[in-house]
Amino acid sequence: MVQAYADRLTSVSVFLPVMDETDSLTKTVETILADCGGAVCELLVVVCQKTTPASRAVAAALQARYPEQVRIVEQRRPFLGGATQDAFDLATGSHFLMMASDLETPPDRVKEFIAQGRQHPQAIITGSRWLQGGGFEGYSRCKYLLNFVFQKTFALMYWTRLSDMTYGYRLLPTRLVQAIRWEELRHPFLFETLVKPLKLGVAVIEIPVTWKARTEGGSRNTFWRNFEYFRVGFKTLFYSRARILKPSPGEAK
Ligand SMILES: Nc1nc2c(ncn2[C@@H]2O[C@H](COP(=O)(O)OP(=O)(O)OP(=O)(O)O)[C@@H](O)[C@H]2O)c(=O)[nH]1
Ligand SMILES: [Mg+2]
Repeated sequence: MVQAYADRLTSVSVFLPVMDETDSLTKTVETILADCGGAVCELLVVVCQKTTPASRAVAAALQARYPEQVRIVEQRRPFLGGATQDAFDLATGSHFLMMASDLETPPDRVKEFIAQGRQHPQAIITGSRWLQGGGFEGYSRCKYLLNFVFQKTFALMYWTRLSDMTYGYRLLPTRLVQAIRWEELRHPFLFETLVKPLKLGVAVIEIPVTWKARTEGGSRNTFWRNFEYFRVGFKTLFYSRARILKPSPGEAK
């Protein structure tokens, strides 16, 4: 039987990693709070040593404007995966929304993730760029092709109908993300957060979303690092439940 990690969606912790975003970050926070402020208990704005002074200033201004919701977190683990794992440890909402602050995860769709999460609190709600109604705007041709082949290969290997397993726009039960033993620190973490729950039998529901290339700042992912995603997909395929989950309290390490 699949364990339920949430009975109800009562509040959402939103993860917003920041490196060089300013206006995009402001727009993201404003949109989320205007559309679904009542459902969001906290916006975890995660910054690191490389976050620009301009971005830090914008984050501080947002915290002054919305002191109840915006929380600035100095990340301890490195890179994007590390920033997400730090936020997992701190989240207090029943659900955790992974997204970005560069507008490549359009914030005006947050309300739909939350509405779906209310209907299916035990499931993961994930954005898909490949479903009808979703898409890519300004994605390089080469990455588009690679992405297509990747999605088809791993859907077959994991025997799933999912069309997009790597888009880092998804809502997950907080107790689920806190129960899993995470390994990746860089961008392939976005894939790990889907395949590990999938191996545990957690239901995953896709909603179509259009990814649009950012106009402010730059990506932190290098092209060649995209091949690292294959390693994550292959090895997790052979993981047991015990290998995926953290030892429960009282269990010997
Ligand atoms: N705090 C923090 N934020 C990060 C880090 N790396 C990336 N980010 C932020 O996380 C979000 C996603 O990172 P991007 O580098 O744009 O990655 P991406 O869009 O998933 O990757 P591509 O499709 O390859 O461009 C952005 O808002 C970044 O500013 C990090 O090490 N620490
Ligand atoms: Mg991006």
